[in-house]
Amino acid sequence: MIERYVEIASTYGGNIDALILLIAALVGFWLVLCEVVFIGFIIKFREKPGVRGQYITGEEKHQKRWIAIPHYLVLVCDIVIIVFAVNIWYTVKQDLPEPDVTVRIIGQQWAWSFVHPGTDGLLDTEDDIKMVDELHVEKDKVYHFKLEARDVMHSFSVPVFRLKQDAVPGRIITGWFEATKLGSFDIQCAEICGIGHGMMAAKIFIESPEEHQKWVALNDPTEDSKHTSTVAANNAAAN
Ligand SMILES: [Cu+2]
Repeated sequence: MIERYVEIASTYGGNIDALILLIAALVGFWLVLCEVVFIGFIIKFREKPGVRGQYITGEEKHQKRWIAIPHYLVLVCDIVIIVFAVNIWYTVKQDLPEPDVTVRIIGQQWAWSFVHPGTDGLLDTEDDIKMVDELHVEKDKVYHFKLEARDVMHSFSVPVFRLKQDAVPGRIITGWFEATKLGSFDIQCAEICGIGHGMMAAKIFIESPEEHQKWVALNDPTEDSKHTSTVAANNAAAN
């Protein structure tokens, strides 16, 4: 249902939507019921000529039931929500599957920096590909991200993944996702982080293995230096 408005492009996106709908349905049921009873009573017990208002304390047994029974039913709904929520929280935030790829994400006022592993597939090596406001990932691969903040708190939010994670200065927070749909989608900072917060948007590009390999090859920083050194070597040879 939510998918009609915001696509789902991660493995756990559907779980988050199901949880939101469950909460909306349970809370919505009680909201509608309460309002119907409330408005019904307002009409039924409205001022009538010759009838005096009663002061009802709600202390008698047959009156107390009106509070106690709904109270226990609401508690049951709470427990249902908590069980579902904890399960999904555990999947999304705590039980990280083994990564195929790890990327680094750095938030700062007011841009996102992304460090992708280069051709060697490893992070923190000299062929890392650094991009501003552009994250390139491969579909159907498990990604870990190491999230950092350089100045103030930011929040890494990818609506199509149903993923949101605060970035906290001084901490490196690891999270995960697995993209399930090709295309480019929005990334937005979701934590008010200063005057430029609204401009702190970026794009995620979800690519097929071939597309991604092409992109990696095209942006390989060591290829560039090899290229320049070849040019320099040619120049030196020519002189
Ligand atoms: Cu921000």
